[in-house]
Amino acid sequence: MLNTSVRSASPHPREAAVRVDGLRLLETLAGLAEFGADAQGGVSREAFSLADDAARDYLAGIARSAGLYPRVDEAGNLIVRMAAEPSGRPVLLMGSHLDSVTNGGKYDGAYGVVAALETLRSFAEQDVRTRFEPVMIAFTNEEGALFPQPFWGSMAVAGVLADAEQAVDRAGNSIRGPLARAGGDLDSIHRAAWPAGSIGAYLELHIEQGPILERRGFPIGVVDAIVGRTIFEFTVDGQQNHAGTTPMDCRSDALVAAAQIVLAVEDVSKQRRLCSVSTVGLLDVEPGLTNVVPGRCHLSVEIRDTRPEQLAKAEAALTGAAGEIGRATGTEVSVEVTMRSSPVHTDPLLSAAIEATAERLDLPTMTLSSGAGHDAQIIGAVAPIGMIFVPSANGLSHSPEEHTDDVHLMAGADVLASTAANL
Ligand code: HGY
Ligand code: MN
Ligand code: MN
Repeated sequence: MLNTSVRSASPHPREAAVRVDGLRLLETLAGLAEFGADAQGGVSREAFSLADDAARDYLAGIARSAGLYPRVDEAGNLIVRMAAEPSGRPVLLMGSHLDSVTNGGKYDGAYGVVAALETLRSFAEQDVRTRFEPVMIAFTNEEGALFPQPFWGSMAVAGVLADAEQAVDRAGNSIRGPLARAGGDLDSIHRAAWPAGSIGAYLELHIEQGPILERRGFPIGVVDAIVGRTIFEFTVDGQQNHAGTTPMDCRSDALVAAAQIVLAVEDVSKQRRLCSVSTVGLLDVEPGLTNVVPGRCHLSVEIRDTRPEQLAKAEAALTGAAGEIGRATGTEVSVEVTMRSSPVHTDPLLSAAIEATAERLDLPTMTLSSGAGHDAQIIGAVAPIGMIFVPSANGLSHSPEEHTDDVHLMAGADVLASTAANL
């Protein structure tokens, strides 16, 4: 549904437009992009890396110098308040995630964090009074790049992070040390959960990471739903053997089986349309030598859809295909589901507030769903959520080519700040 109706431009008398310091927003964003800047021109600021720690310290330093009150919670989330002590009012939480994928872009997550920080700075400077207590949060490990437990920080805040003490990276190293280095504490991570009802609302500003806003020519997107996601880890066990002496009809080639799994994953969305998208993003081959028949393969797989019933159907199709492929190739195929995040709808009142604010700022809006996952969908379990999108150039993201024009970055931050001021 396109919403291009332009309401009367006259702002409601009591509703103020709060504009952020756009140049300062861009400077802070550029400064943040230095942490984890990589040779390919992207950003590799994986959660719990040294670059991630430095980025957290950088933002906390800016907050402190602006007279705000930063602290890191037990899960490693950076939380910034406008006063030393909570006011006791319901909190309007605003933010996104600080971590990136490997060789990703400088805007995914970081933009919403910096815009939320800029909103608090602007509220302080312009003496903006709000019914809610505005609080900024930079969630950690939304991506799950090094430690494959995505939504780590937002799940901790929502009180739904399970088996945290068992979290390890792909080499089996515990999260304990890196979490402590980031300022968290695995043994008291349950304290990162906010009391029920303490979050009055959550607003997340984010780049679209897709092509729709740019194609349709809208500067602001109002998100109505966020896609659900299921992540699987497939392990294929075959028989490692000599590439020269092992006849073709005597092989249990783990990579041949893995190749059929890759095609089965594409099949569930592209041909069978059971879910909207399906991806194999990681494939390990062991031992990975030219003259050795692969004995073991590992694949990390994800499926996405806004309909829970379709996610269930696609999951059943994939686990069924795994068994058939194992039998057909003489290999053992095991599948473990490591994460399920439900599709969520945003709060209609928050969406209406975003839309009305954008239109008062003469920024046309359209409503769209998010094919990317966001911390908002986790916080949606404990508070009403609203999401604001700005266009992504050429729809690219999770790539060094991720880009959003400055004018859109500043406009989006104005919409966040003005919406927050008028809730
Ligand atoms: O993968 C996602 O959808 C998000 O960018 N973490
Ligand atoms: Mn991302
Ligand atoms: Mn993101």
